[in-house]
Amino acid sequence: MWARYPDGTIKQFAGRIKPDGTVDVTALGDTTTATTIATGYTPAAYPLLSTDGNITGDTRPDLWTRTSDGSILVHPGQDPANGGAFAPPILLALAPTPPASFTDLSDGTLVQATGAAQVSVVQGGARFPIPDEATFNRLGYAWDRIKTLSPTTIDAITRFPRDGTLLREENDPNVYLVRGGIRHAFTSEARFNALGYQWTAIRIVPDHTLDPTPRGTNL
Ligand SMILES: [Ca+2]
Repeated sequence: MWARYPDGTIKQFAGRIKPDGTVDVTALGDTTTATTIATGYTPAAYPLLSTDGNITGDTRPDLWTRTSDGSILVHPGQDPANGGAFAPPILLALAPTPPASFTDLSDGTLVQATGAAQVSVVQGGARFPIPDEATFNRLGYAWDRIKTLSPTTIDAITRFPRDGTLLREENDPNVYLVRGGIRHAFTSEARFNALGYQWTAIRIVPDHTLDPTPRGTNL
């Protein structure tokens, strides 16, 4: 059994069997044997926190949470590392925004954490930080497309664009196709056309924001 404490600590109360073979239910209230498996899950950041066991389909149980802004995250269970039994969360769904439209992370969506200056653009489901207002204006982004989300939700948006996304950094002539989580540059315009891709599908992102995505062989 897992329990969340008001300070954000999650403790595990392991089951116990009595000598006669029956379940010792007192183990579920035994704070002397409970172990801390994660910290930082405060009710302020995650008003709702629960588990349905193994959501991700591996061998480990996971958590799911609702953040302060209403987004839904899953926190995959992992071998305890960096002080916790859960890997960084994955955003499952954004908070519904009035009037009751369930928004997704479509290309060109701009996101900003509550109280933060940093705006990021979403392309291929991934988040690319925009370094300054000049870049924002040059790339033709629209201020009225900015969604304000909790820092927890922003952090849970992946930095890795999904497979099949075509991307170019503003001042890099290379066009990349993301495949298997790796970006591959086209060797030429002719090659791009020959492979049947559309120029209108290329998404432009700020310089150096593709750095986290590993670069593979050219196409
Ligand atoms: Ca799992």
